[in-house]
Amino acid sequence: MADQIPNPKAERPAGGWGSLKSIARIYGDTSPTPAMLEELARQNKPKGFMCVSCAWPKPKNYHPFEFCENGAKATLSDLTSARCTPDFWNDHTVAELRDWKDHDLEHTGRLTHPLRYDAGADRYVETTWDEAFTAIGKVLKPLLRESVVFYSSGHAGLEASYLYALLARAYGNNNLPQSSNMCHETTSVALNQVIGSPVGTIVWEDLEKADAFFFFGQNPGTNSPRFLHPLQEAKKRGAKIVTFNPVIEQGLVSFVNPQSPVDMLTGRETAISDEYCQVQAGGDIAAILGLCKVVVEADDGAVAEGSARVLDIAFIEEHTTGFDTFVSAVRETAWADIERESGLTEAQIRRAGDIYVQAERVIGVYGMGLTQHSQGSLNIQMLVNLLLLRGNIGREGAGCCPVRGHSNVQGQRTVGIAEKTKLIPMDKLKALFDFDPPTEDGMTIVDAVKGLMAGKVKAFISLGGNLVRAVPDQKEMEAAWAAQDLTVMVSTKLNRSHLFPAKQAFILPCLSRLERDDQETGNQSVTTEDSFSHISGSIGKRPPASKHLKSELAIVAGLAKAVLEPNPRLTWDAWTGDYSLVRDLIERTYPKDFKDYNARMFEPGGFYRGNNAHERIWNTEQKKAVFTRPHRLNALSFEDADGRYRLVTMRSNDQFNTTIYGYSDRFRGIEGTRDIVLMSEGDIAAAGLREGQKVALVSDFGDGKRRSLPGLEVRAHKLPRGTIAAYYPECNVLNAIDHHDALSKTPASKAIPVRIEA
Ligand SMILES: Nc1nc2c(c(=O)[nH]1)N[C@H]1C(S)=C(S)[C@@H](COP(=O)(O)OP(=O)(O)OC[C@H]3O[C@@H](n4cnc5c(=O)[nH]c(N)nc54)[C@H](O)[C@@H]3O)O[C@H]1N2
Ligand SMILES: Nc1nc2c(c(=O)[nH]1)N[C@H]1C(S)=C(S)[C@@H](COP(=O)(O)OP(=O)(O)OC[C@H]3O[C@@H](n4cnc5c(=O)[nH]c(N)nc54)[C@H](O)[C@@H]3O)O[C@H]1N2
Ligand SMILES: [Mo]
Repeated sequence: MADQIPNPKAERPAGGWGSLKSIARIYGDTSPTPAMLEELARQNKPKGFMCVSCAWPKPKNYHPFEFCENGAKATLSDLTSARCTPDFWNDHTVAELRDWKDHDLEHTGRLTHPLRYDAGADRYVETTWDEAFTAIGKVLKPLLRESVVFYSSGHAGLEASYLYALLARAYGNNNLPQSSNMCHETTSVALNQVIGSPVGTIVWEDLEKADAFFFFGQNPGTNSPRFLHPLQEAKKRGAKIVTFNPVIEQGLVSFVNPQSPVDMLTGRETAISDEYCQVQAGGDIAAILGLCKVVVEADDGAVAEGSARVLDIAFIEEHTTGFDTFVSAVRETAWADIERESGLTEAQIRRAGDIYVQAERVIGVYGMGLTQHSQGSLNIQMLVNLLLLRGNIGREGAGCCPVRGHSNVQGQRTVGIAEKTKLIPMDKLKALFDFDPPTEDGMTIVDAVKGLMAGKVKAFISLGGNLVRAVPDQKEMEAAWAAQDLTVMVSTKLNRSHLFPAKQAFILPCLSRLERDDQETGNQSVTTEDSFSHISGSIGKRPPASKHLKSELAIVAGLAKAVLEPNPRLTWDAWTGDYSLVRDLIERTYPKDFKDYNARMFEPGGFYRGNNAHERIWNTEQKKAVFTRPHRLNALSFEDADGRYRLVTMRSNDQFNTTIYGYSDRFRGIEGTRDIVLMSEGDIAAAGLREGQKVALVSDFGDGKRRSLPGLEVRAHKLPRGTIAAYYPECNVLNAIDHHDALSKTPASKAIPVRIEA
């Protein structure tokens, strides 16, 4: 594996002492209190709190410390003793703060008071909750219903999220886009189309039984590090791991378990990937087609020899449709085309394909490397094709595993945060709350951003998140955001979206899930849903960062009371006093998923709300699992051209989305800066550049708009030719809002067409 070490300065393996050092650095950075360490011991355990970082499942049989490096950073960052009080604004105007880095904004600490923007002074000033709610109500009441958007980022628990969706519908629209519109919406749409499930099909026990894992564009070492524990176990029992990723990600190369004293003391590494395929960005459709070719050829061989079939014929006949057309595409596609479009050799694809054929049970894992492309939907459907060939869905130890982002991003969709009306049991809402829910589909993120740019969106409510910084065409977005009548941001920390206040603008500071949430009937717990559709209760114990904070649920209720006409069925005060009443409502709205909700919410590992595809019940139009014939071999919407590169926007292991904890990306050997662009040595030479040189990236989207990001230092990295990489969110000025997945409108952040200007 030595040739897989991309950079001598990069730290290997993943985990290990570097992980502890990295936590310790953030710990020191947050002005720690000893209570923080006690808190880490409660993370992801029954009657503890559920991590505020990613949505990786919480195992039934948890470790003494069931958190990872990044979960610990997220916890410490919420518990920081730094405070961004109203006094902060005595020294800073909003205009001045626009020159600050994301890291420095969030580093001011937890927000402590509700704030109102004072345009005259260009500052936020302290306000009261009552004043804020009343002013917001006054703006929203007369506005056209379709001109208001209710965004959420996947932080808030199921209870607040259910009420937030109810607020939007009672107000009169389905404008409920969510962070997953930039993320796994491709999954919600494309996976649903072919297997009738908008979410992954596996559960924890499947991880323990799989013979092989195929990773496509998901980076567990950085983004879901607790995944490395079951992977390490899997390797120990002889399972194989194959990775498709243009970037060599250390967590997929080798791992030392920081939770194992023996591993730590001996430095014993577990090698992770048996085959690491450096596919070029956007090349997965061809690569997977190649894998399918290996399977079909092996099956032809078996038929000729009269040995056991390689294809799962019984499964294909009983459970699928479209097999023949798909297989004819597999047969017709030449290896030369597959090699050209994937950037891989036939030999390597054959080695990976052999692993697939030899494994009885396979899990296909994927993340943003598949979803964030112009043909992201086809990427996912190709992976499903591969799994279906050998019946690897709906069977023990096998299945499809999209790894979700925010801790409750999947759950928010489950309880009604959705812009698509067909996903919502509107009749139930009508029966429960006695109003006529709006019948028109609402806006996705792309629709909302375009609506903003066209001046059609007048007010934006954000339940968490940093949307201005997270979307494509960020510069235009900043201006459009500020041109609205109203922005309301429910936040824990200061971020760039706050710095483009509308005519009226409010920041409403909320409790973190780690903090005590005292209401009329006592300390409240909340629930979240993980990537494996398990629902777990979470209890906050820490004293709130400020006595002026409200819970997200209380803020939603406060907004609702100020905005909506009175309705005796909408008992916001009672719900705020006792969250179990909201769980009852969720159970009545979704009885199958949430049976005995209040009684089961503290089951170890969470309770399973079930998944039809897991049982081989296919809720597709055809009532079968569907093979998709690919209409193209790459996931791009542009052709290659001289000087045009495919830019991958990447995350470091020192950030959570737009929250930048620090400037250390130790797995990639990048320290002290994020202003870099990674290129292969061949590309650097061919472009006449040299390492260390400063360049600008310029959009090559072809719509005539100038988009550029100057000041990036060229770094050599082991990458496929033509694929370059730089950090998200900094690169968001380069992407175009019209560059998105064809089916789901997920922005295509993983192969942005760019040029390089020296
Ligand atoms: N520490 C930390 N954890 C996080 C987050 C964070 O920012 N920091 N964010 C959270 C969120 S919201 C999400 S959605 C998830 C995201 O987690 P991931 O899904 O892992 O997302 P990324 O890191 O954006 O990209 C994943 C991988 O795709 C690869 N890739 C890029 N283009 C291609 C391609 O064309 N093909 C293939 N096969 N691979 C490609 C990249 O090199 C990268 O390794 O993580 C969550 N967890
Ligand atoms: N180029 C490029 N763009 C991308 C991506 C990419 O890979 N490349 N990834 C996309 C993806 S996958 C996603 S999910 C989006 C992320 O987009 P968002 O979800 O909008 O952004 P976050 O950075 O997660 O939001 C951080 C802010 O949330 C607030 N916050 C934190 N915790 C809480 C809480 O508990 N409650 C509340 N109410 N607020 C809280 C804080 O104020 C913090 O500043 O970005 C997308 N954009
Ligand atoms: Mo995400």
